[in-house]
Amino acid sequence: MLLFTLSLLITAAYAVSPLAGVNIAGFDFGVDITGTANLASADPPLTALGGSDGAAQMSHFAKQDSLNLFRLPVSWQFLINSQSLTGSANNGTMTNGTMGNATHTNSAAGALDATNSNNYDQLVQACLATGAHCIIDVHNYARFNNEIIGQGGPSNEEFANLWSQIAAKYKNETNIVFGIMNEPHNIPDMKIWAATVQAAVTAIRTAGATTQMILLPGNDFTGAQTFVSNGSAGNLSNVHNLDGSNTSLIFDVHKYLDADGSGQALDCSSNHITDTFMPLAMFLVANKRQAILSETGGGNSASCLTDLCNTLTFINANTDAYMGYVGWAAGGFSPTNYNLTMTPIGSAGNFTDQPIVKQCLVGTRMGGGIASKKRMVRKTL
Ligand SMILES: *[C@@H]1O[C@H](CO)[C@@H](O)[C@H](O)[C@H]1NC(C)=O
Ligand SMILES: *[C@@H]1O[C@H](CO)[C@@H](O)[C@H](O)[C@H]1NC(C)=O
Ligand SMILES: *[C@@H]1O[C@H](CO)[C@@H](O)[C@H](O)[C@H]1NC(C)=O
Ligand SMILES: *[C@@H]1O[C@H](CO)[C@@H](O)[C@H](O)[C@H]1NC(C)=O
Ligand SMILES: *[C@@H]1O[C@H](CO)[C@@H](O)[C@H](O)[C@H]1NC(C)=O
Ligand SMILES: *[C@@H]1O[C@H](CO)[C@@H](O)[C@H](O)[C@H]1NC(C)=O
Ligand SMILES: *[C@@H]1O[C@H](CO)[C@@H](O)[C@H](O)[C@H]1NC(C)=O
Ligand SMILES: *[C@@H]1O[C@H](CO)[C@@H](O)[C@H](O)[C@H]1NC(C)=O
Ligand SMILES: CC(=O)N[C@H]1CO[C@H](CO)[C@@H](O)[C@@H]1O
Repeated sequence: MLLFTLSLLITAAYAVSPLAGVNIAGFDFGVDITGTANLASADPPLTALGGSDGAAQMSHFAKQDSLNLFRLPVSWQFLINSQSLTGSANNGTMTNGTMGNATHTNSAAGALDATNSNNYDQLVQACLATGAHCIIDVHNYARFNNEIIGQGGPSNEEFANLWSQIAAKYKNETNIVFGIMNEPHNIPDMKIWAATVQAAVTAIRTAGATTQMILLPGNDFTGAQTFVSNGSAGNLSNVHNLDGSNTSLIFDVHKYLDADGSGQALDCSSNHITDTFMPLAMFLVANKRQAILSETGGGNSASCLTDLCNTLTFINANTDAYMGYVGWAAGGFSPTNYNLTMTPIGSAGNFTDQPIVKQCLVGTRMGGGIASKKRMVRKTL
């Protein structure tokens, strides 16, 4: 099947994904893969909050690079200003005035914290002001403090309550994309996880956000390579809107190109077209579904400039399967001291892109990338 399809690879006309951009990280800093958040480590990428200039970065990416999709990671704990599921508000100190002395008693089941959610909203509004689509990414790995939602941890109702409030806040913004959970992993039962995802989707739609895209995350850190084989695609296929349709319910996939796939090394080992992006595209097209690659990346190294450019050339060419991609990451990351940095060098009004951004994220759309002369598409299934 795969060999047959590969034999149909052709050099195609210029094509680009409808959506492409960069993760603007920072509000999520301090969250680990157990879904535990050290709120004192959150580093809002906004100068008004003492951080890096994520607003100017997005403006630069939109204006100079024609990028139009930004993903804005934040923790569940930050939004409710509580590190406790059961009630007591976090009263740890946080610099930059982003968190005062909390005297209220928010919990995972409670209300959004006005100060913290409004601080996060500043980044959302800066994103929307560029005209881009903006992904609200709850960066909790399917967990709250090491307990899985709906499988021993917070209830589906508590998770739905979070999303109901976020959706009510942004229901009129058609460019908002609801990224309901970053990188679930080690989920014992994907059928139960799909019910958790359904609870969030139902809450978002019921709150009045009836048309926006919602990203559905799977197991294995929502890994693209095992999205079909390990039960994510099958179980998430059943998630539906209030009217039973699948409209705007998009599969959320991640893939890093370094040797262990963890997205930490400077070098890349493969473009993963034949073992990941091609078979997933075939599944998506056969099932009339689409995906967004909401995290991918690589270092500013020769191997990654080759591999990531080839990956994104493939993604750009296969618009029937992939709506877009988001590189990891800019925002609060150092432009010089982080292997996967996509943070532009310089300052507002005078930014220079990292090579990986210029050549791969942007170049494969502008015709200037390394791989631009050898685009591949699936001609037919
Ligand atoms: C605030 O922190 C102190 C010291 O860590 C703790 O004893 C107290 O219970 C906390 N208060 C709330 C409301 O969480
Ligand atoms: C925190 O609480 C202390 C003691 O009540 C108070 O002096 C301080 O002004 C408060 N800080 C903020 C940011 O509310
Ligand atoms: C959404 O738009 C409606 C109709 O214009 C308005 O009444 C409502 O206040 C808006 N809600 C938000 C959260 O912006
Ligand atoms: C598939 O999911 C199970 C359950 O989370 C996990 O233990 C396993 O490692 C995954 N398999 C692969 C190949 O990723
Ligand atoms: C749901 O996921 C489980 C693994 O957790 C898998 O065994 C099962 O086949 C999946 N169901 C569907 C409909 O894909
Ligand atoms: C939803 O998507 C699945 C494939 O992911 C498809 O089989 C099913 O028919 C769709 N349902 C509706 C109502 O469109
Ligand atoms: C950065 O990349 C180098 C080379 O691949 C690797 O040895 C190092 O561990 C990476 N740094 C981090 C923090 O992962
Ligand atoms: C713009 O940035 C470049 C390199 O980052 C620097 O050499 C140049 O002086 C800057 N120009 C201005 C006007 O700041
Ligand atoms: C006043 C203050 O503490 N500012 C800090 C805000 O956060 C940035 C990024 O971590 C720090 O560099 C500032 O010192």
